[in-house]
Amino acid sequence: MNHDDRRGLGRPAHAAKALISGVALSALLGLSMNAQAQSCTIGNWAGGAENDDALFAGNPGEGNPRYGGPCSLAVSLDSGFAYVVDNSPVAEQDYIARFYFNPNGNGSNDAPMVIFAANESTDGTGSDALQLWFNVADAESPLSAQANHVTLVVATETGFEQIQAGATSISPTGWNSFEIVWSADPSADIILRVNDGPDLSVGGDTSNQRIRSALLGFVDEGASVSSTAPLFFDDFDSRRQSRPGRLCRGLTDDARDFLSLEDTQAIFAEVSGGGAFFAPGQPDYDEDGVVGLGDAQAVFQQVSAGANACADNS
Ligand SMILES: [Ca+2]
Ligand SMILES: [Ca+2]
Repeated sequence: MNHDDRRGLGRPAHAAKALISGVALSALLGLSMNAQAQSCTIGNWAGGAENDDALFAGNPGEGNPRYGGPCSLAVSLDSGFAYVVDNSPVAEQDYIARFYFNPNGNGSNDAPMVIFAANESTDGTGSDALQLWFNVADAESPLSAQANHVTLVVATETGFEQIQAGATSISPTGWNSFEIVWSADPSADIILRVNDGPDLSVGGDTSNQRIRSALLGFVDEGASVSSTAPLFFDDFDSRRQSRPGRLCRGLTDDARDFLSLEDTQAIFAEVSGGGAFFAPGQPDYDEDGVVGLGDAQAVFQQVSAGANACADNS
C-alpha cells in the first residue's frame, strides 16, 4: 500500500520531510501565554521545515493573525510546497492531533490541497497514514475539488477510506479547529471533529501502520495552487492519549477555566490599544479571524448571563 498509487492523492517524491511532531504532546504554535515576550520561530519544529522561505512564524505585532497568542504560522502558496515537520512521534500506535486553520479566503475549486499529513517514516517521505485535504469533497473517485470542503483520507490495508466535512462546517475566512484521532488496529475507528461539530468517523484495518512524523502547511496539491494570500495555522497539539478538544473561546488567562470580566478587559485593551497590547489566550471569541469589539461584547454577555463555563464554550 502506498499513497503514490493513488490518483491525485499520493504525495510525489518531492522529498516531503516529516511533519509535525507529536507525541506525548506539543503545541508548538500556541503554548506561550505572554504575547510580547515570546520569540516565534519555526525552529521549534523538531523535524524542521520544507521550503522555509515560504513559512513565517510571527506574532500579531508582526501582522501575523493568530488564534491563540502569541505565535502562529503563515504559509505562502506561491513558491511550492511549504510546511513544518514534527518527527517526535515514535512508531505511534495511537496518535491524536488538533490544530487551528484559517483558510484566509483560499477556498477554491482550483485549489485542492493537503494541509496536514501523518506519515509512516521519520522524515515524512514514507506512506501517509492519513491526509487532511482542503477544497476537496470526495478525494477518491475522482479527486473532486470543491471549495471549502474538508476530507480526511485514511489509508487502510484494503485501500483508502475517507471522512467528508462539507463547506457549511468551515469558516472560509476565520479559524477552524480540526481534531483527528487515529489508532493502529484491525478494526480501527478513525475520528475527525471539525469545529464544534460531532465526531465523524470511519472504520478500517490500520493494524500494520505506525506514525513517525507529521506535516502541517502546504503539504501537497491536487492541482496547481497559487495565491497571494497565505494560509494560517495555530495551536497545534499532538499526543498519544487524551483528546485535547477545543480551546476555550474568549479566555485570555489559561490559569482559569471560565470566562470573566478580565477577559472582556483584555480583549478591549487589544482592540483599543492600536497594536500596543495583544491579549494572551484566545481573544477571538467568534473565531472570525479578527479580534474586535464584538468579541469583548460577546464575552461580557456570556459572563453577565452566568454562562461563562469553558465547557459550554469549546
Ligand atoms: Ca498561537
Ligand atoms: Ca472576532
